[in-house]
Amino acid sequence: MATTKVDPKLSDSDLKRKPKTYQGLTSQQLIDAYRIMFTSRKVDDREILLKRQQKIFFQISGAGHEAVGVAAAFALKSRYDWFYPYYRDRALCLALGATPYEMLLQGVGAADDPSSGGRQMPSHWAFESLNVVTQSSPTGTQILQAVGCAEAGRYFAKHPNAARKSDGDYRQFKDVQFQGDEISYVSLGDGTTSEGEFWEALNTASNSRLPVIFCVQDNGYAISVPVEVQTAGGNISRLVSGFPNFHFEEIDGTDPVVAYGAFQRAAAHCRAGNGPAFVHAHVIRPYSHSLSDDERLYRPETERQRDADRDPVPRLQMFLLREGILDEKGINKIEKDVEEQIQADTDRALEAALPQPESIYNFVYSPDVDPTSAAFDTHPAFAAPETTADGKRSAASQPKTMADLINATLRDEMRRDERVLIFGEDVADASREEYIKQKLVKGKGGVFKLTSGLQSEFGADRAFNSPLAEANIVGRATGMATRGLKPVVEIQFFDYIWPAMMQLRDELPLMRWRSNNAFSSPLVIRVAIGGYLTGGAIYHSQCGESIFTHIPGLRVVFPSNALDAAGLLRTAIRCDDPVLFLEHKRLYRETFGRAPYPGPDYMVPFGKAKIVQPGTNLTVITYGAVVPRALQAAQKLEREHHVSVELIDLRSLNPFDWDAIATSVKKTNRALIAYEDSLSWGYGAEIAARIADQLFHHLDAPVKRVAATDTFVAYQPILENAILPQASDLFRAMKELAEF
Ligand SMILES: Cc1ncc(C[n+]2csc(CCOP(=O)(O)OP(=O)(O)O)c2C)c(N)n1
Ligand SMILES: [Mg+2]
Repeated sequence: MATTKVDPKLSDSDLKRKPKTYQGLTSQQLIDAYRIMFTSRKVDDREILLKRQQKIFFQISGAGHEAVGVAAAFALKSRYDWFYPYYRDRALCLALGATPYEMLLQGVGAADDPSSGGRQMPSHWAFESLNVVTQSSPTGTQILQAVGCAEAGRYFAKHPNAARKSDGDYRQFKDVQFQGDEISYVSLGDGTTSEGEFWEALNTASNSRLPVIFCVQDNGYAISVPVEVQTAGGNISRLVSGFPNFHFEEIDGTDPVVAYGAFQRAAAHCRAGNGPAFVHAHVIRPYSHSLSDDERLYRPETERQRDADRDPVPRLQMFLLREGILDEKGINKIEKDVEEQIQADTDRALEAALPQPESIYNFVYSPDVDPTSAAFDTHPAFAAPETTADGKRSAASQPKTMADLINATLRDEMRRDERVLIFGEDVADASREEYIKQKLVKGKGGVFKLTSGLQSEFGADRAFNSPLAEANIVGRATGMATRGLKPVVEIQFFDYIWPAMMQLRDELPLMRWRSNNAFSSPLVIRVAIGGYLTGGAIYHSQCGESIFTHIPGLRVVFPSNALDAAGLLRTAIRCDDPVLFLEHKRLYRETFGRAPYPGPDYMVPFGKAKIVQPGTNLTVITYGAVVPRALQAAQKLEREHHVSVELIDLRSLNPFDWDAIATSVKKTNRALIAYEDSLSWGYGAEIAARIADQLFHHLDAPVKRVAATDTFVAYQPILENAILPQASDLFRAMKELAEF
C-alpha cells in the first residue's frame, strides 16, 4: 500500500513531532477504516446466512468494494455533501454514519427500515439525515439525478433567497439545505457505464463544470459479462478522457490509502469549482454478483484466486500489522467487537415490527399537499373589460390563447417562486445570451413559443436549453426537485418522451413511495401532445396518455382550453407531486376555448371535471382536443335530433373525477367515452370498465368508446382524418347510443 513520501526538508525533530500519515490518513483513521471495512464484510456474511435461513429475502454484497467506499466517505463530508451510491456501497454508507442495524432492518423488511420501510430490497440505500438519496435497482438511473442535485446546490448558492421556506404551497414541506462548496458523489459499476444515461450525465457535468464525483467501481464484470465486452477497449478511463473540465483518477480501489489520496484530489478539484471528477477504481467481487449468481460458472479458479489475492480487507489488516499501527491483539479486539455488535443487531432486527399491510398506499402522493382540495379551487380575476378610446377592448381583457396563458402562468410562477426554473430543448430565448442583451435577436422561447421571454426576464440560470436528450431533462430535474427546486421542464414532443421512460416509470414517481416519504421530487413536465395537425404524421401526433396514467405516483393532466390550462398548470407547479402536464398542440392557438388572463392566482384543482354542457339523454366523457369536436357533434345532435348530451371534460386524468361521471351516468343511463389515442388499451378502457363495474344497474345501453384506429397517425390528411376521431364519428356514435 502507498505511504506518503517524507518531505526531505523536514528535520529529524520535525519528523518525530509530526505523526506519520498515509496520503494524509492518520493511524487512527486507518484503524477506523479497518473497523468499517470489516463491519461491512461481516454484515454481508450475516445477510448471506440469514438469506440461507430464509429470514431475509435477497442479498447483494459490497464485498471487495469496501476500500473505495471508506476512502470516499473519509475524503468527503457526511451530512454536507450529497450521495447517490449504488448497491455495492455498503462500506461507504457505514463510513458516512449508517449502522449495521439499519441495514439489517432493510434485510428483514421492517417497518422502521430507514431506507424504505420494507419497500425495497437490501442494499438499496437511503439515509435522509446523511444526504444519501434513495436508490433503486435499475443500473445507472442515479447518475443524472446526481448531476441535477449538484446543479441545485449551485443554484441555491447563487440564489439563497430561493431556499427560504414559504407557506401555502410545496415549499412549506420542502426544507432546503445547501453548502456553497458541496459535492455530489455518484457511484456505479463498470457494466453500468454502457448505459446512455451515464454519458448524458458526464456530458452535462463536464459542460457545466459541476461538482460531481463519478466513481466507477470496476470489478471487471457485470454479472457474467466481462468488461472488455461492455467497454470498447476494455477501459472506461481511456474512453472518457476527452471530457473537458474533469479531474481523472484511475486507481487500485482495493487500497484505501491510494483511494483516499485520489478522492482528496478529486474533492479539491470539485470544491474549487473547477468541474467534476472521475475516479475509476479497480476492485474485486469475491462473492459472485449476488446470492442468485454462481460465478464459478463463468470464471475459472485461477482468475478468482488472482482477485482473492487483492482482497481489501485482509490487505489492510496486513498493512496495519506491517506498519505497527495495530498488533494481532488489536485486530482481534476490533473483529470481536464488530462480530458481537452484528450479532446483537441481528437479534434486534429479527424482532423488529413489520410494516402493516394497510400502509401500502402511504406516500404514493404527498401526504401534506392535496391538489384536489378546495385550496386549489380559486376564481379567475379577469381584468375589467375596459374599452380604449377607439372603442376596442383593452389588451388585458382580450381573450388569450392556451399558448398565451401557459406562458403567462409560467411567468407569474417564476416571479412568485424563485425555486421555479425552466429547461428543455429550445426553451431558452437564445443560449448565446449576448445576442439577446445586445438586442441583436428577438429570441426563440420554445418551438411553440410557450417559454418565450422567460430567459430574458429571469436570466439564463432560470430558463435555459438542455442537450437534446430527454432522459437528461427528466433525470436532472428529478435530482433538482429532490433538493427543493421546482423544475418545470419541457418535452418538445410527446413522441420523443421515450428516452426518458426509465426515469418516468422507475424513478420520478417512486422517489417518495420507495423511500417511505424520506425523499420526494415534485416537479412539472410539460409535454406537447396530440394530432389533428394536418401533416403531423406518425412522429408529431402521438397521444399515449394511458401509459402514464398507469404509473402510480404520477399526476397526469390534459386541459382542453386556455383557462383550464392556466389553472391546472398553476396547481401543478404549487403542488407537492410530480405532474405530467399534457398540452395539446392543436389547441395551443385555437379559437375554441380562449379566455382573458385570469390573474396570477387562478387555480383549478386536480380531479375535478368540467361539465361543458349539461344534458339528459346521454353522457359523453372526454378530454383534450376531442372536447371541441364532441361539443360540435353534440350541438348538431341537439339541433337535428333533439338529443340532449351531457358533455364532461375530465381535465385531469390521474386523479380523475369519478363522482362527476357517476352522477351524470346515473342521470342519463348512457355513456360514451371519446379519446384521441388509439382505441385498444386506451384511457377510455379503464373508465368503461369502472362504469360497467359500478354503474351496471344504471345503464340502459352498452358503454361505448370512440377513439383513433389501432394504428399510428399518418401524414396524408385523408389518412389522418380516417385515423383520428372526427366530429362526424362522434356524431354517429352519440346518435346510435341515444337510439339504442
Ligand atoms: C437497467 C438495468 N438492466 C439490467 C439490470 C440487471 N442487473 C443488475 S446488476 C447488473 C450488472 C451490473 O454490473 P456493474 O455495473 O458492473 O456493477 P457490479 O454489479 O459489477 O458492481 C445487471 C445487468 C438492472 N438492474 N438494471
Ligand atoms: Mg462490475
